[in-house]
Amino acid sequence: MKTKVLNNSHEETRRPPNKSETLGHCPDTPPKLVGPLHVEFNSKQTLHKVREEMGSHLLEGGRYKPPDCIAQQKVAIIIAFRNRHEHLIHWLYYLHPILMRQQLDYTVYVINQDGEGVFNRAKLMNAGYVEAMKQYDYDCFVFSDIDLIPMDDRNLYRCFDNPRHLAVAMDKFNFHLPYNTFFGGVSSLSKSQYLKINGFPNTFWGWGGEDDDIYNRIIFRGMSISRPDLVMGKYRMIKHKRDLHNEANPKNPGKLRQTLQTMNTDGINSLKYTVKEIKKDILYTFINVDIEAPLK
Ligand code: UDH
Ligand code: MN
Repeated sequence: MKTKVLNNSHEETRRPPNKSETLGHCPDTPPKLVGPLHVEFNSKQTLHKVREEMGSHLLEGGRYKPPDCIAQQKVAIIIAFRNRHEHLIHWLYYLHPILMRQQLDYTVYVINQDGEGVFNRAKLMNAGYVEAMKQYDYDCFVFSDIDLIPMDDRNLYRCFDNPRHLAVAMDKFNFHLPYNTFFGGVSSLSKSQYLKINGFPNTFWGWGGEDDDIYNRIIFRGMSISRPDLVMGKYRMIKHKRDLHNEANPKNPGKLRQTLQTMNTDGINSLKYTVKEIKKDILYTFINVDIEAPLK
């Protein structure tokens, strides 16, 4: 009996230590960031080429973990999507290397609106939150348009003490905020910040207003907006026309006067959708959802 115990403890000391015992936490400032980036959309990329180039660094579903340290945050990147295949290729080509240099434990979720109904960006983001949480214990959510590429890798795709607005200096707004309370394009909320505002509204069909409603929710729950400066917060938007079935909705601006009331009953607590398909590409997880969109 005695010898057996000794043997066991001997084996214990010779067992190669597992990763979590040897890896330290990743530093606050990722060491391999390069700062300003050259971003252009003229080169013809294909999904195939991007897969060849960076697939080997990723796990199925567009998932990454830094190999040499424990990431500070587990981040789900949620993209509302429909019929923007070319933009998706540019986004993956630019963002994966940036996110890897930022040493995030991250997954890219492309939330596709099924069918031809009116588009609903915020509701798709809500569905993305719920689906991501089913897969992994994320502590941070970055919500992004498919056509926005950061021009500086110091703009960290993680969460902060307050909800963060990342796309502060877009080329289409002359590298400035279009207005002080702007919260559109790319933003990040921790799980608790997101739940504190009951998620995003489900009722902003068509283009416009949902980002301002989210801004209102944040302020009404006593939080403020965190932002990078106008140098680190530069973005290029891939030029595009207005999509079909995503016309500016004239009803949306008026709804913003009601946020304080509506935010209690319109959000993650009232979300209804069905998953039609989940496909794991090496570069991203594609989730096709039916969000019960009206046709007009
Ligand atoms: N999106 C899609 N498919 C659509 C509509 C929207 O994927 O059919 C997503 C996509 O992630 C996009 C985001 O929703 O980046 C926001 O939509 P948007 O890019 O159309 O919004 P933006 O404010 O454009 O950039 C508004 C109208 C464009 C007019 C252009 C005139 N020059
Ligand atoms: Mn756009």
